[in-house]
Amino acid sequence: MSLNAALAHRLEDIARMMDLLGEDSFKAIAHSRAARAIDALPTDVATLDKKQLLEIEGIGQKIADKIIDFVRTGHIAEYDELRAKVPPGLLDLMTIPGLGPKTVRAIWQTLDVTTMAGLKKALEDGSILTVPRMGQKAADKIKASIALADEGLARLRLGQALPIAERIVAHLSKIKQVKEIAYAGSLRRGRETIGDIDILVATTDPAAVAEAFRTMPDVRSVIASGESKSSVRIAIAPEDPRWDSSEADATAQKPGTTVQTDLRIIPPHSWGAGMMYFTGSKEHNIRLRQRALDQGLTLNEFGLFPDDKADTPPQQRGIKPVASKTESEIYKELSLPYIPPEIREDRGELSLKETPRLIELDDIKSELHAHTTASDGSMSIEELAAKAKERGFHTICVTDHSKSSIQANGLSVERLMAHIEAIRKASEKAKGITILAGSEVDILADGRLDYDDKILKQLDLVVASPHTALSQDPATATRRLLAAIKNKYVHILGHPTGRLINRRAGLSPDMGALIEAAKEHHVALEINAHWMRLDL
Ligand code: DGT
Ligand code: CA
Ligand code: CA
Ligand code: ZN
Repeated sequence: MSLNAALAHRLEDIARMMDLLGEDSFKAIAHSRAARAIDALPTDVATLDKKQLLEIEGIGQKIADKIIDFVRTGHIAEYDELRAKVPPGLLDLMTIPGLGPKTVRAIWQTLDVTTMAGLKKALEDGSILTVPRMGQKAADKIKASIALADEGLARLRLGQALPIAERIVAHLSKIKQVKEIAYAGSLRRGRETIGDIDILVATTDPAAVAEAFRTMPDVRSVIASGESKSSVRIAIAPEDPRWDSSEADATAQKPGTTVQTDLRIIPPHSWGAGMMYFTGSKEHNIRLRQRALDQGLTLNEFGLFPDDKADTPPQQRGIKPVASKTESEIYKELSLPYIPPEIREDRGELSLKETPRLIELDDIKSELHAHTTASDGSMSIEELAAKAKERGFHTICVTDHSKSSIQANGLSVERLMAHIEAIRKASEKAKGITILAGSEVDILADGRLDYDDKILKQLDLVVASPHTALSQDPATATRRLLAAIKNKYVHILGHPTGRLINRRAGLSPDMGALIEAAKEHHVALEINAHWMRLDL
């Protein structure tokens, strides 16, 4: 963990412990804001002097001193004092979505519960209901949150697993015995959560590769190690504290600390068959095998072979495969177009007549939902435009948060007017990119938008998104989102569910109805490809 990240964590914990002890809430908010500022800092905090620290928005005298202490000694005295007063398990309890500091404090003081196990017991035996202002409904909600969080412990989000897998691939690629290497499984299929990471290596020297795999720097324990398969547990980077505080009811799910990673060794001539088999999905594989049998062939992780109905696998009898080196060859021999991993889910992909064109990074020509430092983004308008240009975009639309998003420093009407002005100026100066003036406008709980029509009218582009009241029932949520779609100034419906994977379920609107209405009113639906969200 970088020093900045460690410091941000420390400050966030201070804020939480202050909340828990019922101390001045302004002080807690100040620490939380400072945590975010440190986290967003592009430079190493250790290189800044006090004057430079004070120039950072969100950092005042007192916190600057604490930062200097931390950089110098690795300690913040106040943190140590608070830690002495707060049982450590309580901080874990506060990471359960929907369990705020007030509730955790009440549970602690009434029932003397300080751990997750204790809380689960209190929910089971009903003693939780003796906590002041705790009703059955609230208790059920906590139970559901814990269940969701427990699931989160088991499966990693795509954006957590991918960097780990890429690091492993980069590390093992350097070993000369490795002929081919790739990650497979649900990660290669781009699933939203990943149970374990599967790494495939083609080599003629399995022992050397397995040894290198087991001794990688982040390996915490070795679960199994054999000729063709090894399994280890790899350390996961700590959660990004930004996700704890940037959205109204998002509180962090403490992640597991390791992830299982499997290594499979494949003979080089079976690379395609091995990739196909271990990429899955299992359901897709079953369909392929059935198709092979229907064509008088048999498919396994070593290749596609003529089916001679013998008991021993064909590769053990020296039978030459019809195809095995690449996935494309195997699909071709099965009279199929190449099927990209992202759609190998047994959802009808075997009836495709040609390879569908999936959206690639290069297809993205413009970004129409972007925040600046005016609300909760990390770049100025100019920096954002420069970055967009660097990515080859022809257009960038600045859409900061609207006034009700207080947590995200949403813009009042006055600030929005000034912002539009600033965007227009920047656009005039900018070369080679169009900068549009937009807004990400809150869809309020009842479906009204956060700015009046006469304000919306002045914007080039309006993204309307739900940020609060995300536990509404599906019917109410559908009505709410439909109302936003029908507003004639809305161009895009932003992250319609508002979910954060493993953190909060978000809304479950009737997607069919939204899609219909969006078509009718010429409103685009945001996919939101951020790995925390993946809404559509
Ligand atoms: P996960 O790890 O739960 O996110 O999902 P996957 O799809 O990565 O599953 P995993 O790691 O158990 O296995 C990786 C792939 O290997 C899987 O997608 C298909 C293949 N595979 C593993 N075990 C079997 C099996 O028993 N039968 C078949 N047909 N394929 C299997
Ligand atoms: Ca897997
Ligand atoms: Ca696996
Ligand atoms: Zn949003």
